[in-house]
Amino acid sequence: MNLTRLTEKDIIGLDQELVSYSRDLLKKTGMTLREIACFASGVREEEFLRAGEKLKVAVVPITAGLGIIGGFVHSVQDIIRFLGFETVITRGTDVDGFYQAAHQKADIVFMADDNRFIALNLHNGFIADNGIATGRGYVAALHGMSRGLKEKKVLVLGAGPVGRASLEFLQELGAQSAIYDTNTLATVDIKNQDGVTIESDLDQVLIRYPYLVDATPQGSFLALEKLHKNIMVAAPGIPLGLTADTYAMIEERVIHDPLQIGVAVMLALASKD
Ligand code: 2YJ
Repeated sequence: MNLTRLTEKDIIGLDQELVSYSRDLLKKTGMTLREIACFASGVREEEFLRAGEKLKVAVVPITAGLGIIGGFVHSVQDIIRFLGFETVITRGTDVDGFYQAAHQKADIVFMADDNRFIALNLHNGFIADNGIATGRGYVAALHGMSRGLKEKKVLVLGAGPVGRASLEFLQELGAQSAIYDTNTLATVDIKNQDGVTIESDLDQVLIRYPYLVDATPQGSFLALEKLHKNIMVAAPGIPLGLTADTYAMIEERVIHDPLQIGVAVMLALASKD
């Protein structure tokens, strides 16, 4: 698996910046973080607000594998709080932390190791996976930014869990979707899906797509001259695939964050009855 491990640098200051982050998101997409989470998860906003009043969330620090990432659990907690849910970080870590969460009657438990980041609903056993939530959340944001994706041409870069979840949601929304992966074998099983185009020559086709979902772990490979003139980009991948110059020029048409959208959608998915 080619998962990007977040670093302390990616998330530093995230807590203080949530208000401006959210204002920015609203300006770009016409949707708040809560609206994006609800749209991506199929939860009505009133329902989500009500869940926030009654459900308790615990975040468990996980030391397994490469261990704790400075600021990670706090950032997750801040995002969940920002959305109106009571949230604690358990004192214990790993299994001990999970025990404490259950013991303190948490309704939802967030935890991440090097391979997976989940939110588990302790009542119904539902697990919201960060990869799926992130894919759906970024497509929701792109839906807002484009004022609806129906019949729009969207290219997904990367056929990993995030790219696949994006593609699935794009199909649900009636977009004209396509996918590209540097490894042609990664898209073989997608070939027979109705209406999905598999692209193989990125340099050739990039310019034809006004909407991109960059779900690759590859940095700095998308330069402005290769992109559609009205390009809008949802970029869950870390590091950012756009070159720094390109990003500076089209920033108001780019959605990119280290955690917020993914965590918000996980919360909405895990808060369903
Ligand atoms: O609890 C901690 O501080 C750490 N164990 C957090 C680890 C965070 N995990 C990652 O960043 C992994 N790359 C998870 C990938 C899931 C992506 N869908």
